[in-house]
Amino acid sequence: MGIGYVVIALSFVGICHGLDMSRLQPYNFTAEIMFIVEDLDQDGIMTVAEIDTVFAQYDTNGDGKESRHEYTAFICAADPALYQISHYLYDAYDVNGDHKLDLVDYEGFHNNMDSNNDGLLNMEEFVAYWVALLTSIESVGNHQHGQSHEHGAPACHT
Ligand SMILES: [Ca+2]
Ligand SMILES: [Ca+2]
Ligand SMILES: [Ca+2]
Repeated sequence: MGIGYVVIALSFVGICHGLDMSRLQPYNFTAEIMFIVEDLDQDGIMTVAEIDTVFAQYDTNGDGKESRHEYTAFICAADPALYQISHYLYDAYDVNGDHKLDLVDYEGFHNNMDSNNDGLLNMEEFVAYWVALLTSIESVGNHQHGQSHEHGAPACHT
């Protein structure tokens, strides 16, 4: 989710170019770090409110929503090598596809990750979702030679 935290946590790892997913591998390890960091009250359950709080850090203009530019610029500043990946992640977060992230999206994304639909998102569900998501980004990215035709930005720019 707020992969910004993970970006910072992993920023000492390796040298990257293009859509290099190795920065985030192994995916289950990355996802576990994200869950631990973003489970703000450390109760083993990630709530929509916790997701909302994590994303609020990207809302640089303070309008209560996170735009694509706000999110990708944050990632870009933290680790330029993950700029392209951040666009794919934004697409996953923006559940209703209106190019803004807000509570509706966090509820939707939370719902997507809550695989047994009991309203409680635990680490096991979270990690399984993220491993699948990152794996799919990897395959799409490789297929498109590291460039999304939709976004088309090969390099980090703010
Ligand atoms: Ca929690
Ligand atoms: Ca905003
Ligand atoms: Ca949205």
